[in-house]
Amino acid sequence: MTPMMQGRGSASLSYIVTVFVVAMSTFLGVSHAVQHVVGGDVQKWAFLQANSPITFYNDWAANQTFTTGDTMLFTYNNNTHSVVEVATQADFDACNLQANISKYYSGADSVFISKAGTSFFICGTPTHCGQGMKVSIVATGATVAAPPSPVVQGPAPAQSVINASPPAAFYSGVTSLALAILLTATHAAVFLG
Ligand SMILES: [Cu+2]
Repeated sequence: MTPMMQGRGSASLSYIVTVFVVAMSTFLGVSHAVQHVVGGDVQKWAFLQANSPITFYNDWAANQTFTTGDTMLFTYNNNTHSVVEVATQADFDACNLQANISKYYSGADSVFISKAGTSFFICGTPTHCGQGMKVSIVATGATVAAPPSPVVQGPAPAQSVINASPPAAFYSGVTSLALAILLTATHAAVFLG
């Protein structure tokens, strides 16, 4: 084997590694979901600090990028606070607790974002929303299925078969990975053959 051929051999190996790494990054990127700690790690979901603007939570949200598949983690003292999701801007503006479409009160609630658009959350304790415990977020992206339920041992119930399809993003990731591998194999054949 001549030195030139050895050079080509190692070039093709690094090419294969590069393409593979890029393909894996693409694949992992597609399925990567962000968990947003509502209010940030310091404030979390609580009364606003004395020096915080009343818009604190929406200011926080404006600095986040919400994509479908992400989750919002509300962490709070559930003796004092809760989380109520309301459907409309009007109910959000009015702090209308009667308009709740979902209520959370565990103190560590993970809210899955499945659809694009605006979602509205307020504290369920009267007067807290008016004191700034309210946040609206805007998510982009394709609708994704809710995360799978906790693993159940034994045969799955028949109904779960209906909901068994992975989200479209998963297929898209698999497709780009498969294409990248095919591309790598083709180029490897050219280099090595
Ligand atoms: Cu509260």
